[in-house]
Amino acid sequence: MSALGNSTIDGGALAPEAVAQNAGALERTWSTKPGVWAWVCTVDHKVIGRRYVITAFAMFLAGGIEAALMRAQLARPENGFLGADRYNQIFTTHGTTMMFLFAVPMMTAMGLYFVPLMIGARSVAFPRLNAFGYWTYLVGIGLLYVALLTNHAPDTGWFAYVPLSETLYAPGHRVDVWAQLVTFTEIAALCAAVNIIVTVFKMRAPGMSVNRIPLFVWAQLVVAFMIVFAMPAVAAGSTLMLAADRAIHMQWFIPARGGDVLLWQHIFWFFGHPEVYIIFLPALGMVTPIVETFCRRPVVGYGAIVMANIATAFFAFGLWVHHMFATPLPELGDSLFTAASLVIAIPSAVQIFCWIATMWTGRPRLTVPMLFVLGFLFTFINGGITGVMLASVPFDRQAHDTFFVVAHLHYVLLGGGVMPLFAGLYFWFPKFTGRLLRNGLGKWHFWLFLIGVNVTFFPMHILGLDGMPRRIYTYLASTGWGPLNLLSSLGAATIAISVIIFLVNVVLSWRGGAVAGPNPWGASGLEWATASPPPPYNFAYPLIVSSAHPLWDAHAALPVATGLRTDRREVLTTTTFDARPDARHSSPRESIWPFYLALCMGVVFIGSIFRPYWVLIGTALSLAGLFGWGWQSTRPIERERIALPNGALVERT
Ligand code: HEM
Ligand SMILES: [Cu+2]
Repeated sequence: MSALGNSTIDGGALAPEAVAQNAGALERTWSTKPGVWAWVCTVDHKVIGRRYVITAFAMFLAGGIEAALMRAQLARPENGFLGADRYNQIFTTHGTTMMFLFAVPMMTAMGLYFVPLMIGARSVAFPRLNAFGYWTYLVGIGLLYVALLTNHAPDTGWFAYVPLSETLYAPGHRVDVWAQLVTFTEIAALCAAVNIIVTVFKMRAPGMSVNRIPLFVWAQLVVAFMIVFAMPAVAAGSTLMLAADRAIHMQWFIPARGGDVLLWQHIFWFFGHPEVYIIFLPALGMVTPIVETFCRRPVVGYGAIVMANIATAFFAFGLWVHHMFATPLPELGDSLFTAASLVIAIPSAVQIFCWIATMWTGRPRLTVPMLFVLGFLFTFINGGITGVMLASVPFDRQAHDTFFVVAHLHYVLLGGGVMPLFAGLYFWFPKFTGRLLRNGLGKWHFWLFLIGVNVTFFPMHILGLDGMPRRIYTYLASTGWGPLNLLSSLGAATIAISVIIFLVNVVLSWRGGAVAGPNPWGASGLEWATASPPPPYNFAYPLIVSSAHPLWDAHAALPVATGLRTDRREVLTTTTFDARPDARHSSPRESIWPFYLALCMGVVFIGSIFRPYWVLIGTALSLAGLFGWGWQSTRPIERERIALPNGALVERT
C-alpha cells in the first residue's frame, strides 16, 4: 500500500457529514433520470447489464419453447405435428437463438454488469459503446423473431453449411436473415469485449495488481480476447462472403465458379469452436467465487486457474477441424486436430481439480448455488468424456450427424454453461435486486433440472449410436427409436417444469424475498462491498485493496482514495499491471446516439437483404450518428490538469 502514496486515507477517517454529502452529490450526478427517453439513453452499466441479462434469459425461454416443439414432434414416430419445413426452421432458430442470442450475450452481460463492481470501478470504460452493443443485439433479435413468426426463419442449421445455404438450394431470404443476424450479434459481442478489456486493464481499484484480479474477471478478460479473434471471422464470413454470394453473386463458396465450400466450414468453425469456450470460460469463472464462498476458503490454485484459462483460450483456436473430420481433409491434419482436442481437456481438468481440492479442504455448505455447481461437475464431465470420444476420427465418422452429437453438445452446453449460470444467478440475484431467491423452490428447480437434463439427453447417445440422424423431422416406427424418443421428450417436459419453478421463484422473490443486505453470503469480492442493488455510482470512494480477497482480509473497513469530483461523472484510472492511481477521466452522460446508430445498423444489414442500395442509405444515416456521438464526446473529456493534494494522481497529456 505504500506504493499508493498518501492518497490512501482510511475510510474510517472521513467525517460522516462529508461522506453523506459526497453520496448525495454522486447520486445527483450519476443517476439516470426517470422517463422513456432517459431509459433509452441510459449509459449506466448496471441498467444496461440487467437489461441484457433479462433479454438473454428471455431468449433462453424462446429457445426452450422451440426445443419443446421439437421434442413434441419427435415424441412418437411419423408424427405430423410440425412437418418438415417448420421443423427445419425451428431447429435452426433454436440452435441460432441458444448460441448467438442466449449463451454468448448472457455471459458478456454478466461481465458488463459485474466486472466494474468486482474491480471497484464506477462504470465500464466505454458506457455509450455498451449501450450501442445492447441495442444492436436487440435489433438482431427483432430480425430473427419477425422472420420466424412470418415463416421466413432460416432453415439450414445453426452453421448454415454451403452449398445448401447458397441461393441455388436456398432461394428466398431465410438464409440472409441468418447471415445478418449473426453480424448483429458479433458486433454486440465485440463491443462488449473491447469494453471489458479496457475496463479491466485501466479501471481496477488501486492496489488490485494482476495477481489479485478476481477469477471471474480473469475469465471475462480472457474471453474478451477470444471474442476479438473469433468474432470477426464469422462476421466477415457471414456478411462479406455468404450474404454477398447470395446478394451480389460473389461466388466465394460456389465450386462451379471456382469457389470452395470447405472454406466456409473453416471460417465458421474457426469461430465456432472458440465460441464454445467463450460460453463456458465465464461460466467456470462463476463457479470459483461460489466454491470459495461456500467452502469458506480461498480457492486452491489461483495461478493454475488463470493459466488454465489462458491455455484454454490458446488451444481453442487450434481445434476447429474436429468439426470437419467427415470431410476429405489430409489424415495428418486430422491427427493434429485430434491431438489438440485431447489436449484441451487438460486445462478444464486442472480447474476441476482446483475446485475439488477447495471443497476437500474447506467446509462446503450445500446451498442452491453449490448444488448447481455439483450438478455442473457431474453433467459437464459426462459431456467432456463424449467430447474426448468424438475427438477420435474413426469414432467421429460413425457418430457424425447423429443424435450422439446432439447429446454431447447439450451435455457440455447445459452442464458447462447453463448450470453454472443458474448457480451464478442464485448467487448474484441479491446483488441485482437486493433480495434473496427462495431456498425451497431453488432446490426443486435444481433437482428437476438435473433429472430433466439427463433424462432428455442421455437416451440421445443411444439413439445416435443406433443410427438416428440429427435434423430429421420424423422417423418410421420400424426403426425402434420411438420409446427412447418418448423418454427424451418426457425429460424435456421435466426441464420445462423446473424452469417454470425458477421463474416463479424470481417473481416471488423479487417482490417479497428476504432482504439481502450488502453481503448476504459473507463473500470476499468487492461487488459485496456496496449496497444491493448498488447505487448508480457503485462506490462512494474508490476502494483500495491489498489482497485477492479484500473483504476477508481487510480487518477493518477498506481504505479509500479521495479526490474524485462529484459534480460530474468522474472515474479513476489505474496502471495496467500494478493498478497504481494514474488519472481521472470523465465518463459520458446519457446519449441517444448509441440507439440511433444501432437503428442505422439495422437499415444497413436488414436493408441489404432486400436491396444492396440500403447499405449506402444506412451508412449515410449513420454518419450523422457518428458525428453526433463524436460531438458529444469532445465536451466532457477535457484534458484538464489533475492533481490531488499529495500529487499521487498525475496529469495526463
Ligand atoms: C433446454 C433444453 C433443451 C432441449 C430440450 C433441446 C433440444 C434440442 C434438440 C431436440 C435438438 C436437435 C434437433 C435436431 O437435430 O433434429 C437441438 C439442437 C441444438 N441445440 Fe438444443 N435443446 C435444449 C437446450 C439447448 C441449449 C441451452 C443450447 C445452447 C446453449 C442448445 C443448442 C443447440 C444447438 C446448437 C443445436 C443444433 C441445431 C442445429 O442442428 O442446427 N440447446 N436441441
Ligand atoms: Cu469444437
